[in-house]
Amino acid sequence: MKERKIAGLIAIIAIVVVVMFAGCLKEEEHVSTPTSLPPATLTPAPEITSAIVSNVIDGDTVKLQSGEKVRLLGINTPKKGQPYYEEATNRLKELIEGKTVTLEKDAEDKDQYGRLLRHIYIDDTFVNFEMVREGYANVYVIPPNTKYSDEFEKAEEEAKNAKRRIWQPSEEGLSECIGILYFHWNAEGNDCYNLNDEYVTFKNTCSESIDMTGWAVKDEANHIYTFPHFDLAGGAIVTLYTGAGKDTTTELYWDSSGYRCNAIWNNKGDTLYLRDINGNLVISYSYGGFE
Ligand SMILES: [Ca+2]
Ligand SMILES: [Ca+2]
Ligand SMILES: [Ca+2]
Repeated sequence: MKERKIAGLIAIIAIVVVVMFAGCLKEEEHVSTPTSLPPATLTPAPEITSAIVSNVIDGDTVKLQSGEKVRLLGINTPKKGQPYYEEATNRLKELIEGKTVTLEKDAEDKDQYGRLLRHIYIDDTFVNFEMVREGYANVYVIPPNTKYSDEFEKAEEEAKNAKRRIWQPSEEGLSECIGILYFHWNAEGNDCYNLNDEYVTFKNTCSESIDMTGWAVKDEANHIYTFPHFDLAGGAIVTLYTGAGKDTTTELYWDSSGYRCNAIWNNKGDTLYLRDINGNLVISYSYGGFE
């Protein structure tokens, strides 16, 4: 009798531990789950609708005449202060501001900010795709909204090969000198609580020292790290950690802060962009992908 009681107690403890552990493992880098469920009486949003775009907010967000905001799916354009921000905004204005567009829903209706998530078309142009193809946006597909991820990848490949806009390379030589020696995007355990085990190591493979002051590291979203006054000596390496710490000549700390989780490098796939002080691309490195 006593043994059965103990066995039962152990089983309960085991279940509690497993549940707690499962909670810890949950990645929170892409938070899109609504905190409360909509009322059951709501009818699902139709797949295809049309609407008038009253104004363009930036290269990937617009406001409809109805007052609702729309975040274009699958893409990310530079934010204010970043290179090509104005250009991307203006291009989207040129394409759809004041016009009647077709909106297509993917898996999710809205994001956590209440913006509609949509693919936008005008006449025969798939606007999201076109923004990527012309080099104003990078691909930024967040599951489960993956309907056109293959198309977007192809458009990005084309823009990259043609070195359009955000893919404009840095001056001759820099890309050959700076490389990624090691990239540890998946920290041990829950990345949100182990930020300094998320890191990337750059190496200067040339013999000349490179002044990286004001250079920027960015991911597929809008996390940006700007280098402080920093020289990378010829043949030297430097590691950029996501968490906090004291900068040295070989270690730099992003000291990331964000929404719910401060991890930067998504474990299932992300892209690192390294830009020089003029905003030109030195390295872009993609890993992973979506199943
Ligand atoms: Ca990570
Ligand atoms: Ca992990
Ligand atoms: Ca990321």
